[in-house]
Amino acid sequence: MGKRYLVTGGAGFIGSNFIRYIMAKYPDCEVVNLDKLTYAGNLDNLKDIGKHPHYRFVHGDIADRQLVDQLMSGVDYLINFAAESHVDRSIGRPDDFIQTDIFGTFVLLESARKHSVEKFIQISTDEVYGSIDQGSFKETDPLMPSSPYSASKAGADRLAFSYHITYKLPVIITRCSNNFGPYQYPEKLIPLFVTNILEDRKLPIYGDGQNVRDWIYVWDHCDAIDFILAHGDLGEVYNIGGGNEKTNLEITKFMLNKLGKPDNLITYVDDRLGHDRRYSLDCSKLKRLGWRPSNQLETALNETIDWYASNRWWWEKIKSGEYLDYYKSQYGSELS
Ligand code: NAD
Ligand code: TDX
Repeated sequence: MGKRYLVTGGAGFIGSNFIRYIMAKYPDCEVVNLDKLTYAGNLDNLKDIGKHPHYRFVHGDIADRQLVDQLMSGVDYLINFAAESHVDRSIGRPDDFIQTDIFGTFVLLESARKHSVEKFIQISTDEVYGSIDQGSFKETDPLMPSSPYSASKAGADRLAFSYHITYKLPVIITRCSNNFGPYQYPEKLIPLFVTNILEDRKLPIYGDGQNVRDWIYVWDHCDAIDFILAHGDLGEVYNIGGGNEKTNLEITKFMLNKLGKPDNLITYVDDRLGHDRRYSLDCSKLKRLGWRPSNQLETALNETIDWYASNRWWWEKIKSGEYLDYYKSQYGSELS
């Protein structure tokens, strides 16, 4: 019998890729996916393994203490991906970010404390450090989050750490840079722009387009989490980066070029409030442990663009707003 995973937020972008990753790598593992199915949760992301005998989907909220307590029993590894994840939404309406990202994480930590969970991985983010003009953040640098999203993630990150120090809960915290790949909700830069380019729609670049992000292919992120589960030390924080720092304009022009569309699709719009200029991670701690990404940015980005181009079934209904009716007809029985 393999390990039993409780994956929260497993119907989202990274969580669904992670479930696919571990189920392919460990055929005898068991996976329970607890997901509230917010606008970002999508059972289409796991269509291929939805009926697998080792996989179970539970529709629910990580802030539901009773449900979480029921599911925690017998769990070896808890991986907490569940979160409100989009910076722009947190600027407009932070409420759900505080509720899910902080309070929801608290409920999971409390429940894990009552059960003998072997490892609790808190998926944090590089955004907790805030912006850096030069150099790169180390795990020991202070947290200076600048959006309600990153502040809520920083709260969860430090709360998880405190449960290790205070209660000896076997917590490990990961802080990853910007992910890209299949099944990313088309509100984030890469899937929004690829799908807009495919539809000949404008590409709204915030500010001057010179903000820098470090990009990592989602499969490498999943691989790093799996590696950290096996080799990471309890109570530690690990930065996970792709080593691919690019301006938003560079990424946009790469996508336009690949799809053979003109630069005049670009339109400069008002900057995001509190927009972090640059993210950069020093990943030497994880490198010393023996992990580094294996996918190259250009190759993985080309494959990702191809995936969106040939999987219109996945994103067209999301963007057109026909998503909810489709969803009820497909998954109604799993939504009770
Ligand atoms: P996502 O928005 O695609 O998915 C989030 C998932 O969580 C959705 O399926 C949603 O339904 C679920 N969810 C939300 N609230 C919930 C609740 N209260 N209870 C149960 N489920 C709930 O996000 P993502 O991009 O896959 O990010 C996953 C995690 O990784 C997040 O914690 C995010 O902060 C972190 N992260 C993301 C990136 C990135 O580039 N996308 C980088 C670093 C860290
Ligand atoms: O329309 C857009 N125009 C634009 O210029 C969008 C959606 C984004 N941008 C810019 C803002 C950022 O500088 O592109 C960059 C990337 O934006 P997002 O895709 O919204 O990602 P970001 O804000 O960097 O945060 C992401 O990485 C860290 C994830 O959304 C977070 O969940 C993760 O923690």
